[in-house]
Amino acid sequence: MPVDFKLYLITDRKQTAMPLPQAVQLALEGGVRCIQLREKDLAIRDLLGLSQELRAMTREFGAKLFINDQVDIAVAVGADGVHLGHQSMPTKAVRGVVGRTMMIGVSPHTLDEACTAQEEGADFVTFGPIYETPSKAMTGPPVGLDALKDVKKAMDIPIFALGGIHGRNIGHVLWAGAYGVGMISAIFCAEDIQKRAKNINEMIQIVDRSICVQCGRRD
Ligand code: TZP
Repeated sequence: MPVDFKLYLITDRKQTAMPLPQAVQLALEGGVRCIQLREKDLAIRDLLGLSQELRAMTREFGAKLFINDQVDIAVAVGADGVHLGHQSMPTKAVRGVVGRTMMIGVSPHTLDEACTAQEEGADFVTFGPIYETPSKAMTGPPVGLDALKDVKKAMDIPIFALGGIHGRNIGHVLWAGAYGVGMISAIFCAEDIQKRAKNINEMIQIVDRSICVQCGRRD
């Protein structure tokens, strides 16, 4: 399935100054076309309710919805995809459940894990944290641009760089080989979420265009 988005917005309701659905609505109005619902500490019924709400909103905007980890919820709400971490079900097992009807994103921690995800049928990976980030103190130190370049060399599927990505370093990660970017705080902590989402989308387009012109790269 084609990965037709370059900005992967990941939720964290604890970082939004307003209820999450309201923040997501503003991001969608600002042009975000893919949301990953990642609220790991929500009780299953609350997560289902929130997933249904975000499914309806994303549909209205023609945007994709991914559910983190919970394959059952992703199936129940008709999500476009599921996002797997290193403690989730393995990619191969999830592919067996969802077939080709759903996309699978994976967050590998190492190059080996990234290659396994690709072999087992992942559509894309997210890789990071590239930079220091307040959002994920538990993931250890940033891996940096060189690690991103190494993953890029070894993989054919798209890579989304994440962790500490904001307007000023988007160019660095895209030039290092990322297909797109994953973000939480740069958008959800913005005073004007809609405007920030629009600016970030524009920056991605500008950098992408210059990469195409200068390198002849086509994703
Ligand atoms: N995985 C690696 S870093 C990260 C995740 C989910 C958090 C990214 O958040 P932010 O605020 O965009 O740095």
